[in-house]
Amino acid sequence: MAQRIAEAKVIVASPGRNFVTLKLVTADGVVGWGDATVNGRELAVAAYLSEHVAPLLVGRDADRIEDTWQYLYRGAYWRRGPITMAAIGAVDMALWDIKGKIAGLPVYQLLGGAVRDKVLTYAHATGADTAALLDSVREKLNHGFRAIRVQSGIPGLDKVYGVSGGNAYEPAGRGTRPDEEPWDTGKYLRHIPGALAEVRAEVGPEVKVLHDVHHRLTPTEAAGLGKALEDLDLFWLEDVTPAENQELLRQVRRHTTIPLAIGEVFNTIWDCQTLITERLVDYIRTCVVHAGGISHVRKIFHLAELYQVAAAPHGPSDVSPVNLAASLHVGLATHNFAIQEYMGYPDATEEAFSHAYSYQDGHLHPGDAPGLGVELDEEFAARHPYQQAYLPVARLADGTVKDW
Ligand code: GCO
Ligand code: MG
Repeated sequence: MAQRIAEAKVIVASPGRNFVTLKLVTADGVVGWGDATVNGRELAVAAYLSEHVAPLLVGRDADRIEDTWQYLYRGAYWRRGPITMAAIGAVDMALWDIKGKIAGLPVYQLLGGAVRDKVLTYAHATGADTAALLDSVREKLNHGFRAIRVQSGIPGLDKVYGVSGGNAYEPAGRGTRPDEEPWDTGKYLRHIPGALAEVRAEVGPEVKVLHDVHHRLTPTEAAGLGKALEDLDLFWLEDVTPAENQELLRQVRRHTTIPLAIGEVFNTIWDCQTLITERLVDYIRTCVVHAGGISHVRKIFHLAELYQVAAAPHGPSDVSPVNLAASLHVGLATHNFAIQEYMGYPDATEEAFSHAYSYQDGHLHPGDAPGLGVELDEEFAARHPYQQAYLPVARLADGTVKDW
């Protein structure tokens, strides 16, 4: 029986941090949730959804997930980009949630069923200096994680993006302007191999060690860093160069066999095409919300499967538990899914979003609740209004703006 969408509501709230959540309700009262959060640009995607997408959804058949995706993507002249794709991603997630709830099945069953028992995750360890970093690594090991992304403070730089004391670190500073942080590639390149070597010595050979460069290097610098790190057997080196210049990764590949992971800022399969078909990466990191939802990331991951590229979606605390759940359903049901990023959430976020997914011994499972298994407590969210926040901007010592 066709289920019409009766209501499409956009909720912008800050339970622990800012999230944009889409709520779809069918004529029979079935509720589907989607995450549409774009860190630091939340209100743009909220307006895109409420002004331009929600009116198109009311009255549509909730069963037609793929048709709705094509309608919102191909039917729009101005397509692609993070705002559009996050909006479509939220609609897609919410429709899968509804389909699962109507069928009485968790979404991973609708995607073909489990191909593994649980989804491997990696945690974030950070430290202002190597001693603090090693403490943070030990803490993650004690929590059962066997894959850890490590980010280190750099001597001579007051602040380094992604380095903080806590687990659920806040990568967007509240306020009306972005914080500004210093950057110096030479200082970074001189320090990081030694810091990562100490981490490897601490954890032994079995633990997976990952590191994120946040797009800061040229291909020449990236190739050099890859070579310098090869003996450390890293699981991956992430986002070595700015996302726009994909062809230049050929240069990096010619010089180093270090595994590369890229894609958290990509939004469509076309953004990933060259990287996958030329096998310029080992891991594709597109995020469910930012790459058009479950339907579209599945296509990206299936393309990747042909080329022995593995899926490893972005899962920071700046996208909501609805996105994490969607990613886990995909992860449980997708053969070439390697690992899920899992930073955890602030307490208020955990209180706002009840979830069927659970963590145990370095792994997550999406749970067996029908649909995605996440519900937002709207009253709690309403008590935590949106607060303007921006990701920081990096500058060199002479004031030049540095790449993200
Ligand atoms: C990661 C990321 C994040 C992003 C953040 C931007 O690998 O988790 O790089 O830390 O910077 O999600 O909003
Ligand atoms: Mg990253």
